Amino acid sequence: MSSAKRYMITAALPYANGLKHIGHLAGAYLPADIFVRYLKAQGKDVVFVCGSDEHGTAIPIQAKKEGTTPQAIIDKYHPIIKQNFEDLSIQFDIYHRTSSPLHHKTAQEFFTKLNDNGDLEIKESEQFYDEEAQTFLADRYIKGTCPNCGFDGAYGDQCEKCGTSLSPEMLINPVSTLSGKAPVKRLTKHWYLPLDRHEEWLRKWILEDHKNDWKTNVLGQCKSWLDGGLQPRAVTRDLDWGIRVPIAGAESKVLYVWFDAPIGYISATKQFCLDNNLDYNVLWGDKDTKLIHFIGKDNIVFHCIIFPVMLKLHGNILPDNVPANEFVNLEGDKMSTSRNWKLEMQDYIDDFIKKENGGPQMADVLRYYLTTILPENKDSEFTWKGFQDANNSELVSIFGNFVNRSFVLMHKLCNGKVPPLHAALLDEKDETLIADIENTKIAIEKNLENYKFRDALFEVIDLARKGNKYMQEKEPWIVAKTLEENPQNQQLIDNCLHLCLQLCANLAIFINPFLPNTARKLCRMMKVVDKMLEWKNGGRIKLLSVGYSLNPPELLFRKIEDEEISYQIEKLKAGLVKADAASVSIEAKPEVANRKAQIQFDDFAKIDLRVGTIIEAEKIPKADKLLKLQIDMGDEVRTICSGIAMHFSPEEIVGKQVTVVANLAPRKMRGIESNGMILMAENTEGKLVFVNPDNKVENGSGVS
Ligand code: B3M
Ligand code: ZN
Repeated sequence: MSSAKRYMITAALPYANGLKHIGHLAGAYLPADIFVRYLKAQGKDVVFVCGSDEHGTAIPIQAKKEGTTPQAIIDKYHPIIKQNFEDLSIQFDIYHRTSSPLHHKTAQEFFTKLNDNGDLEIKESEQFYDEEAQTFLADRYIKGTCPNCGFDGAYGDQCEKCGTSLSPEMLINPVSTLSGKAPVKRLTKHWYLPLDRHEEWLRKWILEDHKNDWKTNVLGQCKSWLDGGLQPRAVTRDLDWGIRVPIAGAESKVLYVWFDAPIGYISATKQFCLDNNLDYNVLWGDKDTKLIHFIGKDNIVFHCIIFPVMLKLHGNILPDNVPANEFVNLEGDKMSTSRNWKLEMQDYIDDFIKKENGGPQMADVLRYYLTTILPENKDSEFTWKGFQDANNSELVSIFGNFVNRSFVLMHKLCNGKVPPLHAALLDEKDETLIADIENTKIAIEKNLENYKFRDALFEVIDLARKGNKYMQEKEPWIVAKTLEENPQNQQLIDNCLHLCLQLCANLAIFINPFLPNTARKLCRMMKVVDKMLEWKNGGRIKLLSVGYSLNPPELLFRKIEDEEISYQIEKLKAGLVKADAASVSIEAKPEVANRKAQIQFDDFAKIDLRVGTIIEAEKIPKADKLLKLQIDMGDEVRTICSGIAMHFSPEEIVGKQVTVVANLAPRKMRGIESNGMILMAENTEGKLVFVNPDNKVENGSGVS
């Protein structure tokens, strides 16, 4: 990495539509934070921005799920996500919001400039329109059968079953999720970013200029996009949630979320500069600024192709690198919000940081383990056992143990002061250790500057390992037993502990970008100010002055017990069971006497009960108990699998109103995604009847 005057670092703006999990953390935020802390320790001029992405269909869809407004959704999740990052010591210079007026203005001006310069094209095209809801339909609002795998709940942008990217036109039998009706085609006008005009320079810039410094996973995705031929891409949408298109007559349209979100980096920088009296133009316009985007692999095309075209047209600098990461799996399975198979930042914070035996040190433990498994080149795997091992056998047994032994022995054998170094007595082992400290610094630099965070951290822990080995070989506690006979042997003890303590100081500097809380704790133990952590101080053995008295050791890391791990694994599995409850509660017939534990009103209020009408019912091959139902819920038609086939024939229940648990997490049954469950009552003979209103009500009516 060549040096630059200043750095502009961005981390993908998370959608403020729900809590974020550790896969997000490992994908973008943690590596970005490590990189920024490293640059800052070097005294570099760095601005690190992030914020909530508050537009796009993800927000109104979540609002619908939670029965509230899009504004309420972003106001709920923005502060939680922001706080989660703080609790995990991800330290942005600013965590902004794309709902802010400054961002709206910035994005509109950006659009206007491109439009005025003739850099956009206007095209009319036919798009799906819901006549009943009187609105054009975003891709996510259209459902149908996947042309690839036949799954009948595929969305207009993607089939979540087979993962194929789709467009609404590709769906077989598309229906609007708003009205449940088949949508019609209507003519509408949109603004397009003609990516095809930029193919040539993009190809050269990415595949030639950056062929050696961008990651292969990033280059690979870019190449396949470029080879496939770039098409004009619509940057406006017919939606009512988003940033208004700033053109007379286009008031019903908003900017496409992927047009406005990356501009969020710029408006966040603007706000930061306003707050700190700086010039944002330098950060986004001066060629001596290095712009680096940290993202997950699903965002590559937006940051490597679309946004660079926008930046170039607008007169900004282009990214120097886009070190995208792959995904983190959890305990052998893909992380999934709908299946509840995930570890949210909030969960970790509640269970480990906010607990009595937790605190900020436990943020460092997660940062440590995640860094060792960063999916830098391929998907990786988080396991609770791996987390426990990383803590117990690396942080506790290697790093913490070395620091602790050094301090304890210094207090015992050197009066609690940094002992002198007797240069004439240095032997080969001492010299090797001194060289190891120097070389480790260089190795960390090289790795970090090439975005190899795992390897960089490995160097730090390996240095601590070498420290332990050195101390084991020197055995100052054995030498101490010879002092009565040979008092001059104190000099050997001095040398050993002098070097061990200097190594502790170096470890504080080297671990600081990764585990900032640990580095600060080490500074307190050494009674030095945080300024010692400046990178330039590393690699030398002159950090602690001779005769300086140090504090007693504090425990850096605590052991993580088996029970804590089994609790987490059980919790994970229980979450999955909850998501699966759709069929279980019907198949397991509860006895009248079998009362459940008391719950609070809030628990009950979480359940979204709604009335719907069964409009289709069919048997599922090879599943004796299950019927596949299509239920008209007023604003959508849902597929629900229900274990009632032994009690009803499909024909007799079509047209019946039923009560549906509408916010139950989806669950796959015999390959079919079931979205909710219907309530049934069971008499003492085991006969089932529907629980429904005694008079017909509109589909979608709430039950409370
Ligand atoms: N919000 C997608 C995501 O969270 C999107 C990133 C925007 S970065 C400008 O993965
Ligand atoms: Zn599919």
